[in-house]
Amino acid sequence: MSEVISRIESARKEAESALTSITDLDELKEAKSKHLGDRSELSRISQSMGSIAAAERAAVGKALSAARTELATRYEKAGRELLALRDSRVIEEERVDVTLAASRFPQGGVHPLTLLDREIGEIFTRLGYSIVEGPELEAAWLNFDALNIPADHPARTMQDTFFIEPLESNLVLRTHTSPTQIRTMLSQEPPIYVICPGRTFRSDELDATHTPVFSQVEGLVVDEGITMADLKGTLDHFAKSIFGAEVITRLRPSFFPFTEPSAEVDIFFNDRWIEWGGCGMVNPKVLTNCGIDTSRFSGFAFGMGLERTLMVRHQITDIRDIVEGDLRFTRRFGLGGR
Ligand code: FA5
Repeated sequence: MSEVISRIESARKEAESALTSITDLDELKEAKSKHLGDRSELSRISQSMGSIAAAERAAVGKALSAARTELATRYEKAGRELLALRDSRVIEEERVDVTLAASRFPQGGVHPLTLLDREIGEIFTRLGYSIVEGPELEAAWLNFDALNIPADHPARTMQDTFFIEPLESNLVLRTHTSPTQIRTMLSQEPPIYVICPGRTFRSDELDATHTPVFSQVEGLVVDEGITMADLKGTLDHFAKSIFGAEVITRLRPSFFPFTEPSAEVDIFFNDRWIEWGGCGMVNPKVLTNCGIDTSRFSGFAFGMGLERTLMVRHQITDIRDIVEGDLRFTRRFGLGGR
């Protein structure tokens, strides 16, 4: 064998044995450039073909081409295997266990008071009532005068009022939802069947049973032939829907300037009578103030505090738990994340 051919043979063997110790694609690239690249032994031989004796040239050319083809095939195969190996390693290393418990972001929830408000809305819309809302900043005339509470009347001080400066503006933060009754009667002809939910304001100190900002829901019906029996039946249905079918109601005589007769509605719940809200037949003076013909129409109205309703239903002893937005409270209702 000629000297050149044995150089080709040993270059090929070296390139082959280099393959056996290669473990990754980088090493393969390096070995390929060393044994098959421009400055490899095989390239040097092929560059020096001109100086090889003519008789030997064909045999050298053949051996060179055979070595190159064979090595290229082997290196390519090694490349494919190393690539497959790398892919399977990546898949293994980056595997995601979808059965692992995920870390959760706490989910927001709807406040129990809002849920109660919606619940009441559903009870009454099922009875054919509409839901109307009025402004929180209200004309003193609508909050008091139109409801038969004139400026010099002692009833004006029954509700501690936030007056708005300048006082000549005659605006107050509404002390109850009853002005929405007036707005409704001024803008709609009977028959009227509405509830008016909303926030109300009184300059009461925050304590276990009072808050300066609270919520009420007002009910108003004006139609032909409406009597106290309709009021009692409606309150019964309302109470049973909110507190349970076994609950009974009673009306206790009371006074509100805008209803005549007036009553407090109590519920018998958890073995005792609890005051729930105010109610009565709409005072004919109020109907007249709103241009309603009292010889044809009569009506009833009622008003409850939502926080107090929630307190009774869920045995909440401190109203501050409802208004302060502490998650420990809302969690009790299954809300506010963990
Ligand atoms: C009224 O506000 C009348 N407008 C209710 C009414 C409507 C009577 C229609 C007749 C016809 P009263 O002042 O009692 O009534 O308040 C009604 C309810 O609001 C109370 O029963 C109570 O649940 C709630 N409430 C009153 N003040 C507060 C307060 N500071 N904090 C929380 N709830 C309050």
